[in-house]
Amino acid sequence: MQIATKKAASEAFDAAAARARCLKYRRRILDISQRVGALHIAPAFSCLEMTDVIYHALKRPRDAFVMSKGHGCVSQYVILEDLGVMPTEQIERYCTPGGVLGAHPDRGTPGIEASTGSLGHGLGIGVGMAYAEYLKESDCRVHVVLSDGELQEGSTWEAAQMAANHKLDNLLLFVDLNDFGGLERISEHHPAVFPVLEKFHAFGWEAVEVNGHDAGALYAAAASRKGGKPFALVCRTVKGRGVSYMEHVPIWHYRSPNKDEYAQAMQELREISS
Ligand SMILES: Cc1ncc(C[n+]2csc(CCOP(=O)(O)OP(=O)(O)O)c2C)c(N)n1
Repeated sequence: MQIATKKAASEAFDAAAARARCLKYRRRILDISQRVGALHIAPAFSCLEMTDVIYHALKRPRDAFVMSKGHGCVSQYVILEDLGVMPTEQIERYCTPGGVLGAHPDRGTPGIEASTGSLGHGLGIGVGMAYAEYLKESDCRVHVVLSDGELQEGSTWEAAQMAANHKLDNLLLFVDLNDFGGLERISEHHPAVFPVLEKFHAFGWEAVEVNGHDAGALYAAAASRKGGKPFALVCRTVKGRGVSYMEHVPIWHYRSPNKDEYAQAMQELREISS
């Protein structure tokens, strides 16, 4: 199943608009997180462009999306708010007592199709959804965003085999390869996770490597797939992307900026836009 030709890809996707949106989303994520001291800002910045491309260019109304790295869900929340799916009143109460949006996504909240947060289960959920669509002979697709930490989970590779066994070419997997777990570098502490691209090929997938912060390249890669197999985009990313003091600095998995750090981050995210 081919989703678009290369020519159509460059015509159909406005990469400059995506860059502007992602700056706006980074500011919104900082805004709603900093005021309540919420964690997981850096993980959300890591997967923001792929989530943007999924929602703004790939996902049709009946398609599905699973944020397997559930702790990256604030990226999903701000996009769903922008699309008018998630009410601003809910976003404003992110991670507050009485609010419905916590640090991991819950199915049933507007726009959320899978409950995740316990890592290593999202690809299995996505494969189940894709297999159900295949059995129904529908043309619906399933998109999954998975972290490189989840590549340490056996359940991820079981799901990858199941997808290959059934040639689920309605499944698009975005692997957020930022080389960090919670605090450790994956290439140092779990080096056998690599090489990733070759592993997906060995598991019977079509797979390509791409700059995970280049929305135009992400879209073009998704559009270039040949079909007949599940498809993985191995996305090279930077954890904390967009704010200088967060990039590659593991504590920003957990920390929220103080007032001065917040002001600097907002300034940087404005400067990049001008
Ligand atoms: C099964 C499971 N074990 C441990 C955790 C705790 N935990 C939360 S995030 C995280 C690691 C984050 O690294 P990664 O999964 O690579 O995501 P990134 O933020 O780097 O994109 C861990 C271990 C969890 N959520 N689920």
